Amino acid sequence: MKFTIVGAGAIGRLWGCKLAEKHQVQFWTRDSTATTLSVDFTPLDSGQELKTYHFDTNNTVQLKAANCVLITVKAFQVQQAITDITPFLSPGIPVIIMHNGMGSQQLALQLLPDNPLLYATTAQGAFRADNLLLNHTGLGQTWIGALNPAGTAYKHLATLLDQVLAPCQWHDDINTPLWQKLAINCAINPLTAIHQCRNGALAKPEFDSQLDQICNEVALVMTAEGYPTRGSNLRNLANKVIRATAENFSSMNQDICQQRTTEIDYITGYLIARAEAHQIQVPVNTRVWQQIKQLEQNYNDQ
Ligand code: KPL
Repeated sequence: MKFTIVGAGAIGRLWGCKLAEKHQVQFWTRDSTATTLSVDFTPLDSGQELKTYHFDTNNTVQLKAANCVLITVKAFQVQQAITDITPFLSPGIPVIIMHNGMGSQQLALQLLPDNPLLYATTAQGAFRADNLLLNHTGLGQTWIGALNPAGTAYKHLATLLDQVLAPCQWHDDINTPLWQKLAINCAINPLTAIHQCRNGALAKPEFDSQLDQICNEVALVMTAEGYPTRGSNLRNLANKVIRATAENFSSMNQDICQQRTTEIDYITGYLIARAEAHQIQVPVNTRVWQQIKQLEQNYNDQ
């Protein structure tokens, strides 16, 4: 199959290298003058050797001929990414959108009325050590599911993705795994960014009460949204990820550290917006949202 991957961040590059083993892959990047992209990929299994991949980029002919487009930009870049590719995107071609957080779905549906639309969420870990080097830092579950009726015909894409980077499964209601990942991100990302610590540091008792409260608030909102759960279930999920990714720095930690816009408005911000819609109070999440916004505003002062 011919893939165009929009966005050359860590997760885009990870899927690019994996897909390239069996399929034709090009990247679509923000730098429209770039025509190639090289990635030195270090596999998870330390026994396997580093391999260099070379990709074409921003080739409109390849985009027009793509059988599938995978968008891996951050949530706040989705609108721009779709606008950029739309002139070259053939109608009927499935588009998969994969990012942390929620809240871009409505816009994507409006901007892509003629394409089967799918969303995906992944717990795969990848870290860009520099411009060239990409480390695969952790295996994790990927879920994919349809967002519009046309997307339901593309269940086989879950199998295709599973063949190159397992485990990947289809979900009939993609909002279920999206909410679960949102809960994990609400728990881990802001705290690791505020305290500039690794994910594993959140296992310390000093974070217990705040993590409990964050998860309890998320559970109230999820239940009101039609995804009933308990705070203790979400806390267990978050604990598992804290342990499994103990050595990693969360994406929000890295964004704050490198003074980049974070995904807070699509993680905790989305939770707060849905809480408001249901008239649910989420004071602890609101507090961490404010703290991250403050840290972002401080960028300019330095
Ligand atoms: O998705 C993540 C992120 O860093 O954005 C978690 C699950 C927190 C893993 O680091």
